[in-house]
Amino acid sequence: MPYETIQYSVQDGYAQLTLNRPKALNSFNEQMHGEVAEAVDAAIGDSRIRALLLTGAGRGFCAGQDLNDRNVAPDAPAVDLGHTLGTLYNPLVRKLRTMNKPVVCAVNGVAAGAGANLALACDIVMAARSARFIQAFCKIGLLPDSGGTWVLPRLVGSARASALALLGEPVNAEQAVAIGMIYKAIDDDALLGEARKLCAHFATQPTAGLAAIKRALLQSLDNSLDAQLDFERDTQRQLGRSADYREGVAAFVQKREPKFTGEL
Ligand code: T3D
Repeated sequence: MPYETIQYSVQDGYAQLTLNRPKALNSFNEQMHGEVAEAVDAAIGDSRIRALLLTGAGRGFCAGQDLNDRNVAPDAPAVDLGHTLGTLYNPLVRKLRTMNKPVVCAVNGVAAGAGANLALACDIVMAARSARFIQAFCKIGLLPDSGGTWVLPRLVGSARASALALLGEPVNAEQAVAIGMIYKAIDDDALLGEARKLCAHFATQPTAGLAAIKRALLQSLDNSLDAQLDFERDTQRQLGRSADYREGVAAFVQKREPKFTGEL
């Protein structure tokens, strides 16, 4: 069945997933959660796909949870937000962080609430100069979720993380680069082209090596130096047995372009 809340396409060795509820700034309802999860699983499971591009349709990237789905009438029973995080948002964040292919996020406009932290769960975050990142949770009595309280202090330091989370003020793309929150700010009309170029590049690279880099960087956030050195040793041993490593070295020595299989 075709998707209704996202667009999903595969080209040049990568998949593009576009959040597509522009009238609600691509905020998440349950249907979109289901479709995003299915598309991400498809990208993970297809060996011809070697990178994932995540972006949004219209003027926003994603405004987090669709608040119209939260009945706040005084006599209505409270929605169990722990359940929605546990079953919908958290599995998505885990998938993006741990999938064995690079994930590029092209933040085309405002990224608020879980939308901001979903972007920050991606490996390379590029944003249009007009984009804004807003930890909007504090304005509705919630805490940053979808990994926000974990990733923010690690990216921008605890002083800035506290201010961003407690004030919920917008951070524009250039400020986000300056404080180390994202990789690059790009002119609005060039954003998608740059992101696609990057994904097409990743699709020609040694995918197992890139996956190992993702794993190592993630583990480093909790590991001691000793544990990390052991991890590097063990992982490098495996990578050193791969066809793509042989090809990379052979191409270097023979002064030609490598042809990586991307085998995982
Ligand atoms: O609930 C759970 O399961 C727990 C998980 C929670 C995760 C979360 O993400 S909680 C945080 C939810 N998100 C927000 O609090 C952000 C709410 N939105 C805003 O603060 C602003 O819309 C923005 C700062 C993102 C953008 O502002 P602006 O002025 O550029 O646009 P706007 O006019 O406010 O919004 C445009 C339209 O999008 C508007 O609809 P309309 O009036 O044109 O029909 C607005 O209602 C709609 N929209 C924006 N955000 C949401 C939304 N509709 C539903 N849910 C939204 N989150």
